[in-house]
Amino acid sequence: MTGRNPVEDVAALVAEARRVYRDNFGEDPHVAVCAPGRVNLIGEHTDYNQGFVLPMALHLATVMVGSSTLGHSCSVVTIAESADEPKRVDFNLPTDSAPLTGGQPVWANYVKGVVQHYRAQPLPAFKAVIASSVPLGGGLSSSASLEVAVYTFLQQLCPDDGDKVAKALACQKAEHTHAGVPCGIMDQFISVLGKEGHALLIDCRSLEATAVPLADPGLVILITNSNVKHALTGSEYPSRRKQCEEAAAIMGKSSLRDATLKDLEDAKDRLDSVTYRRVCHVIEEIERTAKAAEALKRGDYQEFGKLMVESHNSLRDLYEVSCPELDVLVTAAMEVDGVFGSRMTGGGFGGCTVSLLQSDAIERTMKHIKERYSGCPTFYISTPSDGARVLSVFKENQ
Ligand code: GAF
Repeated sequence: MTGRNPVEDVAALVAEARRVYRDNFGEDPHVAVCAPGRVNLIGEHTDYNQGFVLPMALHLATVMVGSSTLGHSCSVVTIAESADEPKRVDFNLPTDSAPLTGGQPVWANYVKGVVQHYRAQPLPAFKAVIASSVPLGGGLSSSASLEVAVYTFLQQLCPDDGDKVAKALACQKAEHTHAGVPCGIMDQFISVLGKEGHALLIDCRSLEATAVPLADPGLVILITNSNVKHALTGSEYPSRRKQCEEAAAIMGKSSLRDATLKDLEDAKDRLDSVTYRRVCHVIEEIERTAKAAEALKRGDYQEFGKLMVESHNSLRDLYEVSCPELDVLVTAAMEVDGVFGSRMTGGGFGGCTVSLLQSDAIERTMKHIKERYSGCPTFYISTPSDGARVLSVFKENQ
């Protein structure tokens, strides 16, 4: 059996959000924006080590509709799939003496964090409804797409200077301070700067990106959601990041981006065996990602697929962020003729795999995975989409 896909069409999400807005606030919203989730093709756990990542923006997105309002009180309703929490939150705009802080419900922390770190003033109060097709906790960046949707919405009420990288950084900061996750920059960056028909090779040190074409009709990017999420995620991500930073300090480097395998061997006696494996993954993954981008530019899908599998094996054995369900999904995909490569994607411990395959292999691949996987997978076939955008201005803002 296959898990049920939510509404994937952005126009349908907007229509539903507008209806809920009218029900809650008795009028039509003025503006609708959206920000995509992402799938990372390769380059995992490298962003906070200043390395390379190669994600693409998805057709799955978070939508926000709303209007500015008089006064200081903001009201936000969510109809996104979320934990069993209140669906509406009311809060006052932040002031210097009363900043917005995290709390309950958890989903609202992403909204409040972005309001707190928004880069222009004066921000008016607002009413809004949020809807999303990005599966929660699926490793496809539901949080970043929410943050970036909120920021894009605020830009319609109080324009900032339009600096897209600064926008991504403000959203990342919101995740650090209000969601408590010390994430890297990849997810917010691609949700802001994604480009239709392209993956982005992002250099997380310089914050420069190169668009790599990925719009071959003979090729399909298949995302398989394992629909499992292991509880470890909360503590394991920060501990991985800390291990990397401590190792870089021991090796006398400002980040692992500057470290080589020779540096690692030289420092072997000063690193415990677990940290040694973590560092080995990061150094090799950064190099693999640069190689994979070159292979994609050449249209060498065999090579790209081989690097994807190497990446998965390294995440499983060295970085230890995979899980049995993801391993089965990758193994099953790789058993099908016409599949170039497959790997876990995102933070790990559940969520999704991403596979690159010939378009004529799609049906047999999904069939085989369903037969081999004892859980209940959900499939998404995605083409690279644009980053955050304004969808409609229904009438002039007041
Ligand atoms: C999560 C984080 F948010 C990203 O910054 C990145 O580190 C990723 O895990 C692992 O590559 O999505």
